Amino acid sequence: MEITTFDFEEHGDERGILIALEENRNIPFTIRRCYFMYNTQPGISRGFHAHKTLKQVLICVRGSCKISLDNGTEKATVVLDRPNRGLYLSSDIWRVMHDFSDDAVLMVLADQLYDESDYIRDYGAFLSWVAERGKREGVPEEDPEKGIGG
Ligand code: T46
Repeated sequence: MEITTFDFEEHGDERGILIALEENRNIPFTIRRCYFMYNTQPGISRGFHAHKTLKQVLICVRGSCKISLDNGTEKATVVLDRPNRGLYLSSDIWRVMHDFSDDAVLMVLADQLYDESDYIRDYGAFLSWVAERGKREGVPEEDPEKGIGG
């Protein structure tokens, strides 16, 4: 599956390193929300949902964690273990965050305010949602009388 990550530019000097995140520059949307999670308890996995429309960038600004992604047909796991790495997450992806280190701080930038109605929290509903994506996006169905490409 296609995975988009960003390696943010580090502005380093003898004092240390600074990273700047800017909407529609190195973050590919207008940032409307930022949240972060920390003090994640050992063995805990979070997420287990997809979104209908939300776009996000995940950055583990301290420590490390893993993000498992599932687009309905393919699965992949991405390790986030550097504060200069961002993982772009489009909406139609079932996500699970796991293997948090004790010191992990996972920060998320989002293009929308919090809206529970945007969540798909049932895996079966997620599979139906991705299967029907073509219909929702107006991809014309084939005319059986004309045949493919007719
Ligand atoms: C996502 C992954 C990566 C709010 O009140 N405002 C918020 O902006 C968020 C994100 C959550 N909440 C409340 C809702 C729940 O009562 O915080 C509680 C924990 O949220 P949730 O169980 O959805 O957290 P995660 O870690 O399972 O998922 C979060 C995001 O919700 C989700 O959009 O993609 O991180």
